[in-house]
Amino acid sequence: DTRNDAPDLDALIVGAGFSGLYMLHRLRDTLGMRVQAIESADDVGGTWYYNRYPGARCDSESYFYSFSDRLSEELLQEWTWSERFAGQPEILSYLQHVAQRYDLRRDIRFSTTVTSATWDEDGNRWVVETDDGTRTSARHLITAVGCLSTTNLPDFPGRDGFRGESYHTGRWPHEGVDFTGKRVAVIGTGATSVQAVPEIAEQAEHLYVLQRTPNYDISGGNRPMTEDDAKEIKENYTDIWARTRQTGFGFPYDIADRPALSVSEEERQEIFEEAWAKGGFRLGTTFNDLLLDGAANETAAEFLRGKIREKVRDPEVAEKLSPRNHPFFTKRPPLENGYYDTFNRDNVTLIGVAETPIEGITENGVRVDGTEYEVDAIVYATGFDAMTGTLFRLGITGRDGVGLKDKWAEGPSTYLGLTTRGFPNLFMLTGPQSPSVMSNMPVSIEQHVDWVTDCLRWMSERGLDRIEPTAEAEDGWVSHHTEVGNMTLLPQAESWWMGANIPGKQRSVYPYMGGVGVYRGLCDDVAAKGYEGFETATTGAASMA
Ligand code: NA7
Repeated sequence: DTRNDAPDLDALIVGAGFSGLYMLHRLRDTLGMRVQAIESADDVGGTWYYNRYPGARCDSESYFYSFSDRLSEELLQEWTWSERFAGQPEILSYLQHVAQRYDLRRDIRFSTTVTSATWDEDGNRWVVETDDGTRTSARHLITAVGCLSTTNLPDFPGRDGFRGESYHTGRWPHEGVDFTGKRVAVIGTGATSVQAVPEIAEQAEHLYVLQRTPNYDISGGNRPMTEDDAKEIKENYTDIWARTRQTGFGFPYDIADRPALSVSEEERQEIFEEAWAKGGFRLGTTFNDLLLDGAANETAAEFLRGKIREKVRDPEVAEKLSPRNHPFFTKRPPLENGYYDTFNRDNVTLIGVAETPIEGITENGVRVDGTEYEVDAIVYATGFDAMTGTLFRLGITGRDGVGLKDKWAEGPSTYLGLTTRGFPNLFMLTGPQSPSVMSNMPVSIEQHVDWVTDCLRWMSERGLDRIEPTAEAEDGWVSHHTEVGNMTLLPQAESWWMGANIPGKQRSVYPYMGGVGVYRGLCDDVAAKGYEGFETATTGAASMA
């Protein structure tokens, strides 16, 4: 019986991607806590460790998809990104560099997976079991598991009987895959597929792209970072970061303060064209009502359909690629760098699988609408069980033996997207009902990590060792979150933002839609009011020496 023994650690972090690395650094090096991270991969990187498919690239611009001056001004000056939008290898080496620079690896247990995490009420601590048979206890448990880390592999009949090669983009082999001379099927047309398809098409003998829902792909606008670019960015970093913290999406540019229909048709087209030429998510920030008003949204949607018609030579294929059934940005728009042009190639075929769903996988290929498409390889670009998938797999059981999955059977219920009642001393970085996936992730990650760090410092200064949100505070957050989410057009699409991509998953708006700047203000306000909405206590359970 280990009750009343001091916990092994002050805090245990699950994950060693962007959020886990920064959390580890803060708790260990700023607060001087005894802390460890557990990571199932054999190195740091999280999503950038696993997503090594051809063309994998960040859709936020590299110069603000990184740690800010909160971590280190020197690192910002030292590190130069080679492209406007960094590729996966460069982001992974950046995170490896951070791990090295702050000597983080020595406190990370790699190749280790959490199998359960159970709240021990008497000991006032978490007891965490891992697949290496180890049991570790910690005062605080912090999940840094990312939002898109549990892959979704649809259960197509016959899937496992396929004789060729199968890959999921989110678990790509480290040695890479050579598709030269092969017939390939890519299933899915989300952001991942849109990056991978142009590269696979270059190699494959023939490529079939299986599309259930066409997307509004925005121009990627990637290009090398010039010396002048880098100089200007580095001179302006203080201002850039200040802006990312206040804007709606955590970008240094904000949503223009004008409705789409307040300008003439001609002016609107100019504004869209200008945003398109610059590339990236800027197009979503051209007007302030694109996500709120159907008619406003349709102007952007039709602009993007026009781009498809310009790029794709065969009008029938262009129409097939054009979304008609959901508004723009109600599914995460992919960034395209040559995706649409790919459909002008002779070795690429688009196959619609909406009206005629994939019937199954055969030994030799994919069967759709009575036709068997014979292929040598199948690439599943079918996405993730987003936001809650990985949290549930941790096997978290809180107070009174209630599992997180059971508590959230009707959908996530959190206070600030960070904590949930019944689970004392548990913090979920970038959890559901926080802005996370609706924002430039590192900005949201830093805000969460800094908030948790401040909270734990505040507790330790007061000798408090237990914190849990009240039922009223949680109810208040959930109703505010739901109200804001339902003001948007998001519920009009079958997206992973709505939990709609996983059969049986509860349907609601998962990310907080109030904006990064607003959310930061609300979190800061809670802290300033002495962590309003939380119950705290000194339990007297054995504390750290
Ligand atoms: P996404 O965006 O979830 O895309 C998955 C794609 O796979 C999407 O086109 C799906 O169609 C398709 N899909 C999923 N299941 C099926 C079945 N059963 N049959 C046919 N097609 C299917 O995942 P990504 O990896 O591209 O991107 C995830 C995020 O990573 C992205 O948003 C960025 O934030 C980074 P659907 O649209 O559901 O009809």
